[in-house]
Amino acid sequence: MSPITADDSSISLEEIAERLPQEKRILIAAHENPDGDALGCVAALSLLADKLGIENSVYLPGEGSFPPEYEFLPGLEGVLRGDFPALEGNTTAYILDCASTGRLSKSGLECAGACINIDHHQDNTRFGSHNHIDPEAASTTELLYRIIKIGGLPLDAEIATALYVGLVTDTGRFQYANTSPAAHRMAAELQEAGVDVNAVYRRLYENVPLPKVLLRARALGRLELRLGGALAVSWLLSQDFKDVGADESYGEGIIDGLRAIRGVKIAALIREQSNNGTVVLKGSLRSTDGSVNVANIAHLFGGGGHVLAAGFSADSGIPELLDRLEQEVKARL
Ligand SMILES: [Mn+2]
Repeated sequence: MSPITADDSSISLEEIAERLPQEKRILIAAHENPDGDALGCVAALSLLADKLGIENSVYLPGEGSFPPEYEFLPGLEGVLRGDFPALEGNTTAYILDCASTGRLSKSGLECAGACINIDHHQDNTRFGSHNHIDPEAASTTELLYRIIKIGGLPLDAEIATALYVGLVTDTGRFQYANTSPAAHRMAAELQEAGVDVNAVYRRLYENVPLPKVLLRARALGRLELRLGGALAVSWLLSQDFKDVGADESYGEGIIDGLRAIRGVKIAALIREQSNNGTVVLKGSLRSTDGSVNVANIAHLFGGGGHVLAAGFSADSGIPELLDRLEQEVKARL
């Protein structure tokens, strides 16, 4: 399983496994609006760096709290937010699960030293000085786990748990099409390394704050089926979040309820989010069977993602945005 677009900037997992323990200082970062894989990756690598005696800090773009189901992850104390931090030449940046610099920081990426880009998004722009992109990997934590195995690097229960969170969330609890035999093997090995599978399940899926449930109810209450039921759309306004007492991050995962409806091929959820005081629209797209590649639609709006899951930002009105999405989906059905 090698990267699909190899070039001079390609770096193998073996090379990363050899390089990592020799680092003096690293900055670890992942994409904005982090999901379980992004947070699992940065937590795992930060915990690993601590074990290896590497000075490290974690940066995640944006403001606000992370989705509440991930609060239990260790290694996320003191995460840097806001603009991408200035890096000195002796600091290597490890950018994880991030398809493009646009998902990293508005101010762009300026690394004086090396920038190691490790990801599994098909549409990764290879922005690093060194790139390891493997779309076959179920999660970016799978790539980190392979680095740990190849290098014989330390793996304790905390690191294993962070890696497992990325795997279980990016595979939809081992049920999406990306759930490979390797993903199951990795899960088994992580369980042997100390992951309490049931405890993680309860933390991730049975610990939903009431405001998130109320937010989901609002999204479902506004549900519209378009294109004969092939497209499910809904939206959440800033006011909805205020009314139910939900943080913006509580909008994560709500789209999955739209995708599950019989006959739906594509689900779209639009959320209002504040960005430095101005309201922007965040669009999430899901494809049920991959017959429509939602990453291609997200690209039209300057976003990106996978065949089955993609996202973008927009600044139009919600009705106009939904109509345009409908046209784009219609053209691809
Ligand atoms: Mn991922």
